[in-house]
Amino acid sequence: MAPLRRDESHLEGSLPLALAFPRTAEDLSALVAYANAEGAGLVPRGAGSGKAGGCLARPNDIVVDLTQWPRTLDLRPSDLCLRASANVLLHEVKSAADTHGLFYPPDPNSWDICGFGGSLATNAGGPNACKYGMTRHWVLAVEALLADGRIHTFGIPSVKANAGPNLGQLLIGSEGIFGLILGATVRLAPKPQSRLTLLLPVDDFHGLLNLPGKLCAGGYLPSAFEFWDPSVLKELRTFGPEEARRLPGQALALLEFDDRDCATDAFMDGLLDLLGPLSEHLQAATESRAREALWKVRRMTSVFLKERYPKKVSEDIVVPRSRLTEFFVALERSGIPSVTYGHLGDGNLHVNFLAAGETPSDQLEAQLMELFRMSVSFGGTLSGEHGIGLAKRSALHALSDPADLAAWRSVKQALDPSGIFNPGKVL
Ligand code: 2HG
Ligand code: ZN
Repeated sequence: MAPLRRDESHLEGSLPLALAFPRTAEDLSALVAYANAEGAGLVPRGAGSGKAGGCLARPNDIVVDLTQWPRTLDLRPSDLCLRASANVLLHEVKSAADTHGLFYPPDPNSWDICGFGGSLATNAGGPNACKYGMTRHWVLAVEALLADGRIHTFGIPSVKANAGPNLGQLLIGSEGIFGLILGATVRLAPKPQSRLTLLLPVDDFHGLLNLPGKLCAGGYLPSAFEFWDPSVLKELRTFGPEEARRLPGQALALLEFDDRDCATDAFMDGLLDLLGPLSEHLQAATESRAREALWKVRRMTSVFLKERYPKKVSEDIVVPRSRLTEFFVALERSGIPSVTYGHLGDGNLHVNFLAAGETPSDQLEAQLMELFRMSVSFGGTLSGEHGIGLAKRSALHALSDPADLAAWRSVKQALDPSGIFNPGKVL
């Protein structure tokens, strides 16, 4: 069970009491009964690719792995939706949709390795959330094990369903603290017919920061707008793989559009007008091979930094698009020792503390809290996509509105009175 002590965060959990592989509804009921009788916690675990310690256990917890649970992946094109069990991989969901000319947008950068269940439990985001929203925006119905030991389905396979409050949505992003997610029905969209990917090197990092707002104001909504600040770019260029060594610019952005006319000259001309001098070193691609080549370095940035700095701490704060310039000025002034890349299009910034392993823990905690406070003070939040788990629990408690905290705790008490579902996380 040793590998269960880690996920993709910087934290290490305890060895759990046991690892369970339920196969039937009766197995799940038995687990709930055992947890209630023995005061054990039930900790869900999928692919273990979470970034906040949400699947790490305490010594008295049982880790619940759904690998042996019946697998479902059921596409319903005429309902424009798909039902899948939590134990399928996200890339299987995405490619099942794709095979039918349909599109399931959520694309956390771990999409080729992460589990569908984990993407639901954490309300995963990713590069295209700036246009398509988070996982929750695509969920119609949720199947979950609740504290009564039974499996319930909340919602129906329709975008229109208004018969009472939506309990399914409460489970999405709850990180397993209200119940164990077993599957979901998600909405699909027609597959975009064209894509335009742009690599945008710039000489002045700050010149990039008002571009997300400017694009929106100009009527352009990119399906991705990623960036690297000068320090991350330097790391990649100096120590990264071959493709990274060739990366141009002082800072860099990667944009993608998937509008129907995005491959036309008229679209590009409008964009070039809007970009003005920023477009000087622009590279553009519409064919999938060339586009993938442009994406390659972005897809491996997190893994590269983690391999180079195994003890680094990576955050996922949010700052409203309109305040990005002000925020970066404040971040630079603060002296917080960090480098940043991520999803500029929706202001979701991966602020990385590369020296975390060598920083005394109280000093690191103080730096992290300062960062979280700054993001909140700019009208943002401390987590945009990775969730709270264990990693940001105390920060969440310190920075949330007490009314929010009280309401979350009341819901927890109502749905899980004995506290068996993923105890010690979030709340
Ligand atoms: C990404 O956008 C992921 O690459 C991981 O959310 C971010 O490791 C990170 O900092
Ligand atoms: Zn991310």
